[in-house]
Amino acid sequence: MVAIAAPAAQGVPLSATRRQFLAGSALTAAAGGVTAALPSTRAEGADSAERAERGAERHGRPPNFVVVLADDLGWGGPGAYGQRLVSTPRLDRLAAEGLRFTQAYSTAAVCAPSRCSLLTGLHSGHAAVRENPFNGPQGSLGDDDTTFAEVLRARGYRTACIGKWGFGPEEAAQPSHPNARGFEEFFGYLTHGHAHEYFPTHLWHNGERVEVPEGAYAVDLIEERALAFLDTHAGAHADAPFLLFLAPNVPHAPSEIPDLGEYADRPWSEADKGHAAQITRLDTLVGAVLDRLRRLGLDRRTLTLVTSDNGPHEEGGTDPDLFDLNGPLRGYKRNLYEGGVRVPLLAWQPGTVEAGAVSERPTQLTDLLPTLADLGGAPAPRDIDGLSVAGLLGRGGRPARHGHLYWYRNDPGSTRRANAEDGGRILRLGEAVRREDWKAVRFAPARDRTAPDEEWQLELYDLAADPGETTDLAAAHPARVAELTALLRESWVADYRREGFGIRVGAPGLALPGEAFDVTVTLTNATAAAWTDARLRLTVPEGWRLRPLSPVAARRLAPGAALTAVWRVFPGARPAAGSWQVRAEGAARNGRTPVRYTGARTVRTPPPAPVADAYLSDLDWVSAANGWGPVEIDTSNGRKEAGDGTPISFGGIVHAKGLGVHAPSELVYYLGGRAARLTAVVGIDDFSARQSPAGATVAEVWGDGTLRWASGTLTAAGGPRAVEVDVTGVSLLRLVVRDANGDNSYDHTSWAAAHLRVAHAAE
Ligand SMILES: [Ca+2]
Ligand SMILES: [Ca+2]
Ligand SMILES: [Ca+2]
Repeated sequence: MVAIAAPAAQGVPLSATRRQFLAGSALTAAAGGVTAALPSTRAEGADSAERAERGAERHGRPPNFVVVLADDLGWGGPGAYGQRLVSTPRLDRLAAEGLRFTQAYSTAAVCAPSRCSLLTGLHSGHAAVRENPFNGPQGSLGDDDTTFAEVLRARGYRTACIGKWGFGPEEAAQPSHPNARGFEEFFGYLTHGHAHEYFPTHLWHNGERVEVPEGAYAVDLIEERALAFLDTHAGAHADAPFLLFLAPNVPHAPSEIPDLGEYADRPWSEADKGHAAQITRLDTLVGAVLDRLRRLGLDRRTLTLVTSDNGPHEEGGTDPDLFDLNGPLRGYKRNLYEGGVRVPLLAWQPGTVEAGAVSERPTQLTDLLPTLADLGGAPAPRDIDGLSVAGLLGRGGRPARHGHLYWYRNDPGSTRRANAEDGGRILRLGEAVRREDWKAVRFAPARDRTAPDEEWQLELYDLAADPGETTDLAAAHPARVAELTALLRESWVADYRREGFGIRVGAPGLALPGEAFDVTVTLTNATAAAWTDARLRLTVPEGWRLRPLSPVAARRLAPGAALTAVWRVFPGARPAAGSWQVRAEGAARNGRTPVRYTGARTVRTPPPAPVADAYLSDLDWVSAANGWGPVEIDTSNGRKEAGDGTPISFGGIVHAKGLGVHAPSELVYYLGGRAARLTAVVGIDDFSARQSPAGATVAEVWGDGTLRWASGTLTAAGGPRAVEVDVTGVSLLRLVVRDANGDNSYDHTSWAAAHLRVAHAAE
């Protein structure tokens, strides 16, 4: 019995290349979200538990939540924040009937880091995603990134994310997919880049790529799905509280919208008319949600929050100053001045949130997770940066104030106005901190955060007297500068280690026929009260067997303690090729209250091993990861579609059955011990050499974790190498190509005529 490690762990290093890398090998395991039925409480959360119980008495259950996250809506966007030219009647009424925050902040001045912080409650010096993608892989969330959806599912909430998720890779069944991060229902864009398409050819519904009818406007589809989710709570799921995280991509660039509406005849550029119409479309979307909540009788039981991920943009030819989209604040999207990060935040729940209220509390959107947890009576992770503001939302009590707020910026994008505000420093790494009314903004000498403090340019502003950040007071307040510099230094932690929370499932990404593997499940008591009768359970696909290797129960789990159990799993001699879920459940008693968390991992089983001599290009691979784009297969004699590098020609000699890859790459095949010999020709082909003679790579053949053959440096001038490798007994064959000269720009490399001889005697 052998525990199988995913070969990808030893695979090629991922690096940014011209096209998006396939974001990790397909062998990478996926994890399911955390779910559970009932709440537990922590000592510091006792108030919230009491409040939740009082709320439960009043409403019969915890409140529902609708969180609307606009994309690039500046502080001055809504009429309620001073907007004069763009109509936002529904947002304005929301403000009049609810609570308007005047000093709410995103944690970053661009999309991806802002959204990661919003979901996880960690500021941009602690969060997993701190930058927008420069051009390669998208930022990704992992199993340690507990989102507010995972937190609420522990309380029995039904959860949906509809709209822009904004994290890659664009694949189902992986830890960065919303379904794996606590959202039971997902519809919309997975990746950051895809969300820039208002008329997409496809969107995602959970793990499925769905085609979009030609000409359909994504915001309309997003609205339709959001309303349909609400409808289920008047019907089939009327008893369960819900969370709807609604993240439309308006009013992000480009200024595309099917109907310019009331702005069609304004004397503005087409881009500005479209941008204004997008802001109003956001408003009508919010209006449609509120109307539906009312019609379903859910409005008084639902807390609705509306905010934005960063300040106003000037992209696609729009002029944010025409509309004064930053209001009296300095800067735009990408700036760490207030205009880049101070955003609208409205809260509405008739009968609970005070109508017409205004809060000046500096409130970073990291506060969302603990606030929802508090109101929902669900335990929250202790190692987050946010603080609950439930006290401002009709539940009584004054919320704690932040000691300081922190922002980080390292972004590939530059726009004219934002760069001018930054004094030409928009592409430098920047940071900001606010403590009380003092705010420091500083710029590193380049993109290097490790530069000594004295090499940074730091500005100091008094936001109470100077909210527009016009007067730099740094020279006059050296002690304040020193204090804030120390806060900047300590706020950014390169490798922020998380405490355990809920359940974690560890399993290999691949299960081989007839070979056992181990699954590790950990249940962590992240509350401040001891748990009793903790129990773990693992469920495997039908026909698979399992055996615990360690105790699966504990009489008592102290606060912070964890119960870890290991199972040995047997997938059977001939499981069908595909993706399978192993599911774990952890249950315990928190006082008299039962708690339950669930989690899952996806384990893949490979395609069948070859039974006769074959070319690799005629076999299905276990996984194919390529630094350039899709792995190209020569079909000059084969059955698959051709790529642009075929047929494979080395020095004018043409080889059929080629596989064109771009370093770094890894192709994995399941041989099941049946093959005896691999032969191939590998090198920089003539097609690639014509593009540039600069390609230089190394090719390797691995069998079950052992290097069997390496090419030495391959260049076009040096010609290809003949491969002849004994693969007797090998279960997993990996073909790897690495960069050899610190430059992978022209590293297109081809495996040609890759042929396996099968050892019939081994059958
Ligand atoms: Ca944005
Ligand atoms: Ca302004
Ligand atoms: Ca190279």
